[in-house]
Amino acid sequence: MKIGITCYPTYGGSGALATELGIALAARGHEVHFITYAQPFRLPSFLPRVYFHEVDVGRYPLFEYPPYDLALAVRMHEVVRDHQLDVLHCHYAIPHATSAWIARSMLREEGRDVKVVTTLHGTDITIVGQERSFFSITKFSIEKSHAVTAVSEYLRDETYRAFGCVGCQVEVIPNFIDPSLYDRSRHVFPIPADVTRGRKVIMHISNFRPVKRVRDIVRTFARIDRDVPSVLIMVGDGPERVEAEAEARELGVSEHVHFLGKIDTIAPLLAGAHLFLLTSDKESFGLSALEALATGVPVIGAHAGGLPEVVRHGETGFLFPVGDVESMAQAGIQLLADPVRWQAMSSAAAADARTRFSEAAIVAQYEALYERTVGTAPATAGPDTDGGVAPLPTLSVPS
Ligand code: GMT
Repeated sequence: MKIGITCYPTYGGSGALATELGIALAARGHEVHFITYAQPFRLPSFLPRVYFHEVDVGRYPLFEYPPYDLALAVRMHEVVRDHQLDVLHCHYAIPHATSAWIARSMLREEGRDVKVVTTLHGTDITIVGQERSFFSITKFSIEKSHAVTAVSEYLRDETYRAFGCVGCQVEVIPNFIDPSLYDRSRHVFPIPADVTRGRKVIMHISNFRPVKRVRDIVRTFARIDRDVPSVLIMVGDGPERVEAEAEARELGVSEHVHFLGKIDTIAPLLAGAHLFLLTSDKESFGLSALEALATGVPVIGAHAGGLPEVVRHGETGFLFPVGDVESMAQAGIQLLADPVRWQAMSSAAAADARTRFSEAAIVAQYEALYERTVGTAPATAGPDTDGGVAPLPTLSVPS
């Protein structure tokens, strides 16, 4: 099959997942075309059957906001036409699914067609999609996709709740990990010993957006550090980084909090961690938490969104109400102070991640979805009578 993939290429779980999916599909013999504004950060420079098509928005003085969604639609149209793609798979609804709908409408004018699959990742539904400026176009773009997936049951249900649903079908296909990559024994921890100085290593990886509550990460760490000497490794960057740095200073723990900035290859870092913290107030899945679990790092975090579908409370980590820093810290202290219990939980985490979220099984679900979607009778080429195609699934606002 020939599959186009569009995602946010520079950072974030949706881009990471989309890229890993493309690489896995190519390894299984499919031809994969990434269509986006930059080379996806987890994509090596060359892989057989993998192509990258850059979207160039150009520049013009009138464009205070260059219309990326239109440039993307034009590039999607060209790539589908020139490479006879079967499927355009959009990761994150806005604006990718909208651009795909425009590209498909252009193709249909020429007597061609392509199927559009949209994977909802989280904030495209829980935050951005519900903003007044984007609600109706998000709903429209979901409705016009031939197939829609969500990365967790929570996100599927939230899509139904927020956007309404009559006879719709949002299929849950969870995120996945490559078990061989997130193997603790394979990596050498790159942080020098004079930084960790025999302390426990606590880690957080994110885009440091307000939704992540990174000050809670620092507070939880500071409380743990009082009882179990530790270092906190903060990976990533974003608007709340300065707040987190200030919190560390205020709590007097700056010396043991290290901000590494954006790092593409996180498996070696995770391989040296004892605990992963994720305290977000919304988290549709928590791919970074899954990557930690797969590496044998127990996760402590907030009982929010889809995270309870990833972390098994008491077995592979601990989840508490959003903001309950004291309980999170106490759970961390007890676990880190008990090497036997930590080892049991670490092994359970690595095993559970492999059992439920292994790449092979999840990629096969996407392949089956593409086959079903491409197998559906193509809509008649030509202009749409209703300004769009008959939607599969159909979502509509309840009256
Ligand atoms: O966390 C973010 O804001 C980034 C966002 C993204 O688009 O990369 O992450 C979302 O998608 C990830 C991959 O499916 C999920 O693991 C994250 O839970 C989800 N983020 C939120 O729901 C906040």
